[in-house]
Amino acid sequence: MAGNRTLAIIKPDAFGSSKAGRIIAHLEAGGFIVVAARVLHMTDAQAGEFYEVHKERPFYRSLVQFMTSGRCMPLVLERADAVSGLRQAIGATDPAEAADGTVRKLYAESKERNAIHASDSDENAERESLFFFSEAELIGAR
Ligand code: FUP
Repeated sequence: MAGNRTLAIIKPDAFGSSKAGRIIAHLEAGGFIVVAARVLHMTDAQAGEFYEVHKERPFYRSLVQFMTSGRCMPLVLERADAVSGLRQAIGATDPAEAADGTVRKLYAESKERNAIHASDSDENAERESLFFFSEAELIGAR
């Protein structure tokens, strides 16, 4: 059965231009509940580790640089079919290809500065949630 939690990050482009409130409202209107949230300015080591799966990709250094360029906002979100539901709500990686009404279509600047991250599997949702939040914060939110 698909899990009911996923991890989102409102990225520095969107957080830094005061779009976090609108993005959270959009997700809440789509049925998501925020069960954990924080604001942080990631270090190079943190962003490098978070995106380790992309280490060999040509955009890795630039992505890490962007993700450390300002504050971001990790969120644990709850809803039925959370992972696929959030992927659908945020839209394609490149906002030019994202469907109308998706977060990236509405708020992203470019394929790299694309406003929001969302976990792509239940396994990654758990790993990424524990990257930013303690077990106690996540258990306490249930
Ligand atoms: P997504 O799952 O839609 O966030 O996209 P990916 O996991 O493929 O990529 C992770 C992040 O790397 C994207 F959000 C933005 C960045 N990226 C680029 O900067 N250039 C690319 O060609 C692909 C991804």
